[in-house]
Amino acid sequence: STGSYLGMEAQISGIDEVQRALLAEELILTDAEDRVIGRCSKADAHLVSNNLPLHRAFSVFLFDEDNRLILQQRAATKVTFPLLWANTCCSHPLFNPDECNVSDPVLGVKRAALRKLQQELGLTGLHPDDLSYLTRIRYRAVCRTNTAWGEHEVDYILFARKKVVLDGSTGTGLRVEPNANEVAAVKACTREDIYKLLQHQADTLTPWFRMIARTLLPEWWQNLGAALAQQRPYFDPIR
Ligand code: DMA
Ligand code: MN
Repeated sequence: STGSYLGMEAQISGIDEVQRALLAEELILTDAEDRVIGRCSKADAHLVSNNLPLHRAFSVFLFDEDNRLILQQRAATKVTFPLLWANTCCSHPLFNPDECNVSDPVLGVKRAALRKLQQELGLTGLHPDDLSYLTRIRYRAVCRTNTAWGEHEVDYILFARKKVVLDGSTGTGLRVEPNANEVAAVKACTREDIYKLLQHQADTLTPWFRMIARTLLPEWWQNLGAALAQQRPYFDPIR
C-alpha cells in the first residue's frame, strides 16, 4: 500500500548508500517447510511494517586450525543489528538460478556463502565442498536499536575449518581482509571466550548467534571433526 511504501521511504533515507543499494537484492521467500514460494526485495523482507516475511538465509561458522571460531562485528553501516558480534558470515541466497537451486538447495546456499565470504571478508579460493551443511533453523527477531527492522528466516548452518590468517598477521592460509562497509572487526574465539561473552556481554551478540551459541553450537564444537564430516539430508526437520 502507499502508506507502507511511504513508511519504507522514511526508513531508508539516512542509510549508507552502499547498504541502501543492497536493499534491492531479490531474496527467496519460503513457507514454513522451506519450500520456495516467491521473491522479495531485501528491504521488504526485513521491514517489521511488512510483517517480516519468512525468507531463506545462511550462517557460516569458520573455525581456524586451533578450532577457534572466527567472529565478526557488524559494521555501523549495516541496516540491521549494527555493531553487534555474530558468527563469521551471514547473508541470504538470492532469487537467481545459481543460488535458488530447486534440485539442490544446499548447493545454492553454499554458492551464496562463497559470494559473501569474498565480499565481506575478502576470502577467495574456497569451494562449495569446503562448507558442511549441518541443519536449518527458523528464527525471528526485531532489531533492538531500530525496531522498524528485523529478521525472520530459515537459516542454513554451514561449518568450515581452515588455516585462517587474520588481518595484520603474517603466514600462509586463508587471509581475512574485512570490507569496512560490512565488517567493523574480526576475532578468533575459543569455546571459553564464547562462554564468557554469553555470560557477561550477551547484549553485544546478535540474537541469532546468541541463540545458536546457547543451544546447538557447544555440542557441534566439542565434536568438530564429526560435525564437519556429517552430510545431512536437506529435508531434515527445521529446528
Ligand atoms: C542475514 O545476515 C542472515 C542471518 C542469518 C541473520 P546479514 O544481515 O548479515 O545479511 P547481509 O550481509 O546480506 O546484509
Ligand atoms: Mn534476513
